[in-house]
Amino acid sequence: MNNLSILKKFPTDFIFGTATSSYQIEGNSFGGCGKSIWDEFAKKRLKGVDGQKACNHFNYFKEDIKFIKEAGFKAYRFSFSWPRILPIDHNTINTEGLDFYSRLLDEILKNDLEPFPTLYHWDLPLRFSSLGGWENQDTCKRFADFSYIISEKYSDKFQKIATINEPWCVSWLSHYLGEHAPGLTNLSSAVKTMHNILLAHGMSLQALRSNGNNEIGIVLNNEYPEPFNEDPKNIQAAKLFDNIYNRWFSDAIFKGSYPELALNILEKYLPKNYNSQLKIISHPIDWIGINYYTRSVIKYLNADDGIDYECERGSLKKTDMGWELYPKGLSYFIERIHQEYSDDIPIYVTENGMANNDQISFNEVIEDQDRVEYFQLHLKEILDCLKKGIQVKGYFAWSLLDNYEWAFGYEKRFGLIHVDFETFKRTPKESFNQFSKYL
Ligand code: IFM
Repeated sequence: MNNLSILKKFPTDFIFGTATSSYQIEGNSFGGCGKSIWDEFAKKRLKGVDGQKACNHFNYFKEDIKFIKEAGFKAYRFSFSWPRILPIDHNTINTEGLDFYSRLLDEILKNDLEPFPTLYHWDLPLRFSSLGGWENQDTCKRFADFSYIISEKYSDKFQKIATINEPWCVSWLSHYLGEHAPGLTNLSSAVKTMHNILLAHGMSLQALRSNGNNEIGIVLNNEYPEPFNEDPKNIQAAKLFDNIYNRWFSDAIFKGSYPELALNILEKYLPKNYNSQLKIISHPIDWIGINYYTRSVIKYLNADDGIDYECERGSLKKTDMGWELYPKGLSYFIERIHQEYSDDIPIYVTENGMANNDQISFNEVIEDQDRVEYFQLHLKEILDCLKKGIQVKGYFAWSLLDNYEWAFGYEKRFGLIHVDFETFKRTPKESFNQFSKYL
């Protein structure tokens, strides 16, 4: 099969879209946006490489939406920026921010695209930092209030909405591994945040429901746990990794409990009333989003804090992130949702894509054949799931534009469209052209 002609095999009601997030593309020096924890983290840890300008989507959004339409996509996944709407405090709404999302949503709708907004994709207003950020449950309440504002203002313009993007990144990656804002390496902080970000989801869900929203989901990122070898210690280590990375979040959402292996180690850091809060966390959702990129190879490693494993990358072909190409992991997690959590919940692959150092050919075409193949291999996995009768309803390519790739700044390019970060010129890549041929 040639390139993305595989797209022709999908059912006609399957939704193809592309995804972005606010901090990564909008440029928060525009339109009265407030500071977020990422501005502070960038100042302290990333030599000031931040999202102040990013792709200048704030000013280029019409052009960007036109690209989405031209490619033939049917949906656009983006996120609302909390500090853009409430830059100063919890009550003072930035009308320029409100107006921006009104215009963005109108443009999406005008182009017959379905908006798939997310309420939180990591740009926590900086004012929460001094109060403990996501370690403080008051932040969850404030997030529910923010959710309500968004719902009240825009509910007539969207149907589906996600609460949180990738709770593992918000918690473990940012508070235990220290790689994302706020850059902590503290197990107790990480576990509190692993719980609180889910509580924030649950409270946001209640706020949205109270305002009549009835297509609410959450987006979980999954990474395939590959034991280094058959040694039972490595197998057990991979199970612990899986508990912490994947099952912690899906068990809480679907079963209202935390997985045993992780809980044995982490329970002492949870608030005393965590069980009653799990009832809020596990209120039924209407759809689930899976973000999938790669696998990790896991080895046993004795550690003082009980997190007895280390992660490696294996020998498979890698992307520019150093992430291995392992498409089977995508169908593995889709099937896991179907078999272990819910056999009728609509599943969306809300992110999938690769960073690739694009080759610009002599006639200015950006050849990203590796990315084309990456999409194709993962789409094949989804087709297999569909054949098994699993309710996969859509797929979103990450990402529409090259953008601010968090701790990597502007070095890693995930876009279907190349962005010149000096001039903001957009140039579609071969992967974009392929989608537009077959969608
Ligand atoms: O760029 C990120 C995105 O913000 C969240 N999911 C993973 C992507 C690639 O790292």
